[in-house]
Formats: sequence, structure tokens, C-alpha cells
Amino acid sequence: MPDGSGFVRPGEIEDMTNGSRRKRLTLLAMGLLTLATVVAGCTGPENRQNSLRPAGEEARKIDDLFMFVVVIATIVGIFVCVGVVVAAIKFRARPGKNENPKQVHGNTALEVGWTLLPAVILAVVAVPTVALIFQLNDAPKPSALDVRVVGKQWWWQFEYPAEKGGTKVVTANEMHIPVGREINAELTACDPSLGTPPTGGCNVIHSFWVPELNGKRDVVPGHDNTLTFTAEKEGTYLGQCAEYCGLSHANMRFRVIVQSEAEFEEWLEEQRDGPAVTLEEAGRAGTLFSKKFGCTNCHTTEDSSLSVYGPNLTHLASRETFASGYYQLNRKRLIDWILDAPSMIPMEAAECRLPPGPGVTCVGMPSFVNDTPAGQPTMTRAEAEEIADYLLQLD
Ligand code: HEC
Ligand SMILES: [Cu+2]
Repeated sequence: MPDGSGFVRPGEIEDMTNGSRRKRLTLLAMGLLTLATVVAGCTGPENRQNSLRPAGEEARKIDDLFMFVVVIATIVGIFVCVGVVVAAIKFRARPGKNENPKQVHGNTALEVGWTLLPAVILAVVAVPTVALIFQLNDAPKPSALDVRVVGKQWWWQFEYPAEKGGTKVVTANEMHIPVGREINAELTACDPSLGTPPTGGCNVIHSFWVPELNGKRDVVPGHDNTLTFTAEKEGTYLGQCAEYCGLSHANMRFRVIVQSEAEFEEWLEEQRDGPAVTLEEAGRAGTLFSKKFGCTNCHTTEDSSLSVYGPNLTHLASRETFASGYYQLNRKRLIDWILDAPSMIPMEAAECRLPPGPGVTCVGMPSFVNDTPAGQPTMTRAEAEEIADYLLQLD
């Protein structure tokens, strides 16, 4: 080891080279391991947020263009890498041959060549790219199904318009659509039921993204966007908020459930129905829900056409998941959630049980066992079970 004198004793040099080589090997091994782990995350049937496995017309067009650009980029990449290696070997300094190679400055043919060739390559990439951008923004077909998508912190509301004499349907986190039919998603961050836009009822910026169906599109307060897409195959596709929007952004997922036209219509009809059990029929559980714990300040279980502060729960039990697709909907998880939602998904919820007013910043679902504000009742497990059993009947 160096002794601080600044000199290296004979014998130490070898040790140090060995040490740094070992260090380099360790670093290399660690790098490869990390790479392998990251790459492993890209495959497997469980990862369904995969834009390389398109299941929608629009996603397929994007994927085709992507592959086309990958081929061109790979050819250019190989050309550059080979050129660098060849130049490095051919013109390297050698014993007895240490002067600069012949300089080519001012060679007109070369300069014109390496200006024109990249310009042509860029044009070949740009023309189909710009064309596809325009094509993806074509107006929706008249047969398209309109679905309003409202970005909230941190969940998604889906609204189906009233039509054919039926009422509007408001649901959360699971978007049902028919296969093969174009969907015209109207993306908004403002909910007129909660205030008057652009100042009231608006949320922060989110981004709607279902990688297997189409690219991302921002959900911007005060500026509604639209995104059209057509699913080619029945199945469940995973979506994700793709614009950082606060504490639980990473958990702000959703599902797109693609069904046959008949199944979809049946689902929509069922969603239009009233609740399977009314608050009154629910008896004690109904009182706990509406009176004792004030769940109805933020939710409704009575009317699936209403947009309220929290997810519409009129048909909660018809969903596979809850909490923006984070949890499978089952009794145990639901009870835990009702007791203490913020412990399951990060939320700024401590003040959500206080009466709204200046200084009360409330984003999310409150805990009914922790941080209970003075004068507000704490929930027992038995009460949570009762409420859960009531909610699980609402299919
Ligand atoms: C201050 C408003 C507020 C109150 C009060 C409230 N919630 Fe919530 N609740 C929310 C919000 C916001 C969400 C969405 C949270 C998320 O998914 O990140 C939510 C989500 C839920 C969900 C999951 C719904 C879904 O589809 O993902 C259930 C179930 C639920 N609440 C039940 C209750 C019950 C039961 C009570 C009363 C004990 C209650 N909530 C009280 C605001 C509230
Ligand atoms: Cu978001």
C-alpha cells in the first residue's frame, strides 16, 4: 500500500494493478447482472404493458414504424462502429510510425456526401413518421364509441354517455370497450360535477397510456384532448398514468377490458341498473356507510350516473380490481382498505375527514383508524367487515 510518501515501492505496482483489475471485473459483473435483471423485466406473460406486442390498430402502426426505424438505426450504428474500429486499428501509432495519417480536410466530394446521406436517411424516417402522426389524429369515425376519461389523483373515472334512452354510466379504473370498434376517448382533467372549470373541479396533468393499444396522450386541465384507438383482440390490457402527478403516480394504473359487442352491451346495461342493495336495505351497514363514517361525502352507492369526489361504488363488486387496479378485489383487501387506505397506497389523506375549508388539503381516501381528527369516530374491524360485506353485494 502507498505509505503517504507519494512513492510506490517496487512490488506494490503489481498488487495495485491486480486490485483495480478485480475491481473492474466486479463492476462489469455487476453491470451485466443489472442489465440481465432489467431485461428480464421486459418479457414474460405477466408484463402486459408492452408496446412491442401491439393488440390495437394504432399500436400496430406505431410498432411497424418503430421496427422500420430500428432497422435503419441498426445499419447506421453498425456502419459507425465498424468505421471507428477500422480507423483506430489502421491509423494507430506504431513503433517507428508515429506521424499523422493523410488529412482529408477540404475534400468536396466527401463533405457533400456526408451531408447528403444523413439528410436522405432523416427524410426516409421523417416522412412516414409525420404521416403517421397525422393519421393517428384523424377525426374518429361516426360509429366510434365515445368514452369520457377523467384523470383524478390517483385514479381514473370512465363515463359512458346516455344513449338509446339509457342513462349515463360513471365507473372507475376498469374501462370496458367492445372489440373491433373505434373508441373515441375524450381525455379531461376537469370534472364539472366538482366545480366550474377552468378554476373549479380540475386536477393536475396526467397522461393516459395503454401501451398495447396506442401511444400516450396527456390529460391537461383546461385543455381536453382526444385519443382514438381500436382493440383487435378480446382480453385485458394494462394502462398506466404516464405523467408524474404526485405521491401515488406510480400506482395510478387502470385496465381496459375488451369484450365482444354483445358482452359489452350487456355490461353497459347492468351498469345502468340501480344498486343490487339500497342503503336502506343494507340496514346497519348502510348507516355506518352513510352516517357514522360519512363515506357518502365522497362516494355514492345509489346512482351509477353520478360523478362524485371518489370512485362511484354503485357497481363496485362488478370490478376485478380496486384502487386503480392495484389490488385484486376480495373481502380481506377491501376490509384493510376501508380501515386504512393510506397504508395501502400513499395518499395525502390525513385531513380528508375534516370538513372542507380553507387550508384543508385533502387528496385521497382517509384512514378510519389512524390520524383520526378530534370528534370523528374510529372504526372497528367488525364495522369495516360489515361495510365490506355490503359493498361486495353491489355487483
Ligand atoms: C374524503 C373523501 C372520501 C371518503 C370520506 C371516503 N372515501 Fe373511499 N375513496 C376516496 C378516493 C379519493 C378514492 C380513490 C383512491 C384511489 O384509488 O387512489 C376512494 C376509494 C375507495 C374505494 C375503492 C374504489 C375503487 O373502485 O377503486 C372504496 C371501496 C372506498 N373508497 C370505500 C370507502 C368507504 C367504505 C368509505 C367510508 C368508510 C370511504 N370510502 C370514505 C375518497 C373517500
Ligand atoms: Cu396521474
